Amino acid sequence: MRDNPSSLTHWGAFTATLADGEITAVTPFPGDTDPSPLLGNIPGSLRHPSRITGPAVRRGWLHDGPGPTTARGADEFIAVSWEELAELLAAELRRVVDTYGNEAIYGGSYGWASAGRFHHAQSQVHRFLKLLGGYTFSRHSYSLGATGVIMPRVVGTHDDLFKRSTEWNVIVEHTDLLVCFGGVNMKNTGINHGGTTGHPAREALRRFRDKGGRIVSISPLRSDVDGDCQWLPAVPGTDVAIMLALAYVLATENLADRDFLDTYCTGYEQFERYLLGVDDSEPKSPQWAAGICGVDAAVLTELARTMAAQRTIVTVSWSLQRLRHGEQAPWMGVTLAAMLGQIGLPGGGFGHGYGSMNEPGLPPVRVRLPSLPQGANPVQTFIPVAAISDMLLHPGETFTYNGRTLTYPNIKCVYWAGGNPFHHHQNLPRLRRALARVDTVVVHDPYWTPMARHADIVVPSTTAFERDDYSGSRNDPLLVAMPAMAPPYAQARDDYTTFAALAERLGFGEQFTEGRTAGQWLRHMYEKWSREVNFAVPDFDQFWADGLLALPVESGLTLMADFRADPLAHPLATPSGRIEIFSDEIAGFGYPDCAGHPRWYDPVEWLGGQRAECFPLHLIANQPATRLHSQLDGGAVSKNAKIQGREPLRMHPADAAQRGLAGGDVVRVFNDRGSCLAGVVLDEGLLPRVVQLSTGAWYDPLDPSDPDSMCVHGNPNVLTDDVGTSSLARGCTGAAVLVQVEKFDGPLPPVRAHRPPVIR
Ligand SMILES: Nc1nc2c(c(=O)[nH]1)N[C@H]1C(S)=C(S)[C@@H](COP(=O)(O)OP(=O)(O)OC[C@H]3O[C@@H](n4cnc5c(=O)[nH]c(N)nc54)[C@H](O)[C@@H]3O)O[C@H]1N2
Ligand SMILES: Nc1nc2c(c(=O)[nH]1)N[C@H]1C(S)=C(S)[C@@H](COP(=O)(O)OP(=O)(O)OC[C@H]3O[C@@H](n4cnc5c(=O)[nH]c(N)nc54)[C@H](O)[C@@H]3O)O[C@H]1N2
Ligand SMILES: [Mo]
Repeated sequence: MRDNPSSLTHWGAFTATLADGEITAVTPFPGDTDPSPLLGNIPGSLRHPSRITGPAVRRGWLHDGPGPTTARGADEFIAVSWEELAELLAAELRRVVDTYGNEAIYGGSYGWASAGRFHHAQSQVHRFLKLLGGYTFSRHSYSLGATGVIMPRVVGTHDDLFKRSTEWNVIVEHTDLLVCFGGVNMKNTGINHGGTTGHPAREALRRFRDKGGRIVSISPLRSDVDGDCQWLPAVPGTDVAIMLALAYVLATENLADRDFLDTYCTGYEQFERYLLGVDDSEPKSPQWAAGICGVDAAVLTELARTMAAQRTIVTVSWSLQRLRHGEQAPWMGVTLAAMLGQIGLPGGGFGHGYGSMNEPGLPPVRVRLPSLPQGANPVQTFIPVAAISDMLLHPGETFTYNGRTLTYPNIKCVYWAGGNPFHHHQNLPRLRRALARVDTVVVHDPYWTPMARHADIVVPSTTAFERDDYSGSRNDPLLVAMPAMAPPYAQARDDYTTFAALAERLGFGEQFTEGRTAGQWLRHMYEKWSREVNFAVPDFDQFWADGLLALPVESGLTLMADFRADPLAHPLATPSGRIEIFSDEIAGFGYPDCAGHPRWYDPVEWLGGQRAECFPLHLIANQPATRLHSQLDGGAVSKNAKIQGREPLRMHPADAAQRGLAGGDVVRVFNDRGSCLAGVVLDEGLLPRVVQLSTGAWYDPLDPSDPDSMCVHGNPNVLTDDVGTSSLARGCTGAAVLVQVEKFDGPLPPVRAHRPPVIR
């Protein structure tokens, strides 16, 4: 182990100082000009009291055997040896496979886990379950559930919208106007899946403004843009109405680029009938939109004219598709950009996710990264990832997805490694009831997360800092060595070691390990990769000694520039080869909640509807500024932001005054699905009637035996609706929810989420 080892996380590279097996301080990577504050959660994380010290089995499961139970989350655990754990777990997997078939194992196992190309938990669990004979899997992500289905149908890809997005440098050079639906929030650009060694977004925006560039931010939160911008505080959930109004001005004032629409798009005519209200007698005019979104019609009209007169990028943040009808915002965003006719021109067109992740705006790496071979899954059954509770509660029932009718399998075993459904899923009371229906829940995690507490079999994993690995991501120029900093804590083991032992017992040890130790796999993956790539790569020992390897990148990209230059030579991968403003296929599905062209649907969870009469505040449940999801929620940066130990709820002073609340008060946030406590922070930079409570506080029910119990810590997913974006994608709808807020007067219950459960 090195003295001052360096490593990589999803939020940045750093060098650590260690004492007694614990990280005591971190120094950001010197090349990173805007390091993420999240690095401050790392010190103290190796020996945090919430670490899982050894294998454990839920008492009821150990005594009564597998089966449905409401005790999950409330029961005690019994410490077992690794031998016992492996024997119990292997026998249970064998039982489920022999009795019900491999389809009865849900191995969707969604989640971000840690950076690292080999020890990546998803890659390990999926490889293991494939060799076991397969598992029911999940498609897409909580990040981009709607985009992942709609955008391939509209522009032939979803990945390239981020990976091959218009580079920041091109924006600085060529763009006049950034019209940002959902802002460009710098807190989110801290993150990149797999790791990131630089954070250029803030500096790029500074240079953009210095050159005279302007930002219009359509968002309920002023803080979604750092610094100067025109802020249009629109009623949340109404972005599609605003985009339609802008499109209406372009169409009716002869500002739409008809040549572009004719040459590069299909179906504009059908869309325009809707836009102008030919069939429904409702023109989608600025006056119409103003009544929905609360932004003045004249302001919208003026904005549309400016957009047409200048080099403009329309950006849509990912949050806008994490809502009911979430397919519409990215589809309508592209349609609006198409009408401006600047798609594929430097500094014009469309962007999806600037300010959602570090990746958009960064040049892509020209080579794939080293990876663990995955093999095929013999089981074909899958669900859209956010349908987990639906699946567990409705086995055998059919559902629609992307033009198909599929059937929910009958799951007996849920296997999780590297994710936290009690962070990511909506309507946690419903999730608890869903998890109660299966025979066995297995969780691998370094920490006693709420998901681990709801498991029957708990497998302690190492953290990324306790094993050798390397990592990188497709829009970061460095492959970074991640040498172990400390030995595994207590009895924790690498997921690879656990799976190798299980595979051995189950008779496919050799296939799983291919006879390699973890160290040999690292070398093997690297060497195989270095033979496949077309640039000079040092040998593994040299890379390991250097700690870093520069990868070739493709600079100066403009999204869809090839298509723009020659649409016949570079057609999009859509049925028409063009941008599908109207999709015959989607229209053919006949879905009531996703038509053949983008359109406005009245939301349910919004301030303009009936539900707001009972729950009059629109809660934005966005990504936390103080951590990545639920990871290291017990770290210093995360904890320092809490109020009396609760997650902060930002609120406009007027809304607080109406309820007799002051900054620092603890409040109960509730609706008809659930409730949680939170600590009030007053903030004038919110549209009144909007409140904001980030995700990520570990779920902490006052009465763990009651699925409807209040979360005393502030997890907004006790409130969110688990409905899915539409019949097309069934993406996650966690971005926002209607609530009411009242002062919490009772004795303040302790937050116990970061303490381990009772283990005998
Ligand atoms: N209401 C609402 N809900 C949301 C969202 C929202 O905006 N609003 N956002 C959604 C989005 S975009 C996402 S991506 C999801 C994120 O949801 P998740 O990805 O599930 O959240 P994380 O907290 O990152 O969970 C990762 C887990 O992996 C564990 N881990 C780390 N390293 C290892 C390892 O080596 N081995 C193992 N076995 N485990 C490891 C961590 O301790 C942690 O418990 O949340 C979604 N949920
Ligand atoms: N610090 C930090 N950064 C992260 C993450 C994290 O956990 N922590 N998670 C990462 C992940 S996995 C993902 S997928 C991305 C997600 O990226 P996003 O989905 O873009 O992130 P959010 O923070 O949920 O939302 C961005 C902003 O959208 C605005 N917004 C919400 N609803 C509406 C609306 O109806 N209309 C408009 N116009 N604006 C609205 C909110 O004000 C919010 O601050 O973030 C990544 N970045
Ligand atoms: Mo995400």
